[in-house]
Amino acid sequence: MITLFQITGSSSFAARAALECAGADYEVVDVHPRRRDEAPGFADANPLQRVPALRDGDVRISETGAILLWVGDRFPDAGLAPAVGTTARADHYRWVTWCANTLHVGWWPIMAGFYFSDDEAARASIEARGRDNMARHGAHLESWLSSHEWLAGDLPGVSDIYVYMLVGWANYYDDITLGGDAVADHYARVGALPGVVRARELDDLDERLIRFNPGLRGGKPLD
Ligand SMILES: N[C@@H](CCC(=O)N[C@@H](CS)C(=O)NCC(=O)O)C(=O)O
Repeated sequence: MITLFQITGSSSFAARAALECAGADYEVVDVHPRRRDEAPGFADANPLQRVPALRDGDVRISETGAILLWVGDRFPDAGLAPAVGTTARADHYRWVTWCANTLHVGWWPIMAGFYFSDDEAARASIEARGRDNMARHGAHLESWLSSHEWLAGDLPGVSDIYVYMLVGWANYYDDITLGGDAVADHYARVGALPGVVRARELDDLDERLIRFNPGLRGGKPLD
């Protein structure tokens, strides 16, 4: 049985959406954000105790991008990863890696200035630079999606799910939008996939990826 270690509404959403789209049989362990030691098996699955992390028999895997690539291969019939050796497969690697090393971490200067500085003034300038960078990343996505329905090949795949989550996080801000019409249309297409709809329901998220109940994680109060 596959076990997903998650915090609902966090980065683990993409892993759960991929598992749902794959039709996987899996269980979840809800990790309390401030009491990570209490989740049985979590430190074994990911010594860094960050979510998502996943266990499947002897397999231990963490990092959102790695888990998505793994799910794509673990469930080949779901069509979430293009065939090895194709140009679409190259696009699949490229977009998942770009999400992991650029778009995902591109949010940190905006969402998590405390990673970078204790100084409020410095944080404001770090955030401003982060917003400029996210605008560039949005333009890059817009350019590709203006001529491609999906990021890699002819079917929706794990890279689309990863981008969907990271684009959706812009909804936390009234004044941030990534890309233009093509990105918005892609967000709607991915958001309508049955597995993504189910993952949103399970994670208690609305169509903008905003929590219905901000004080709950995995259906339980935060404190
Ligand atoms: N690079 C990691 C980042 C994961 C991550 O930052 N997860 C957050 C929740 S969204 C977390 O567990 N943070 C706790 C921490 O950094 O200690 C990935 O892509 O999975």
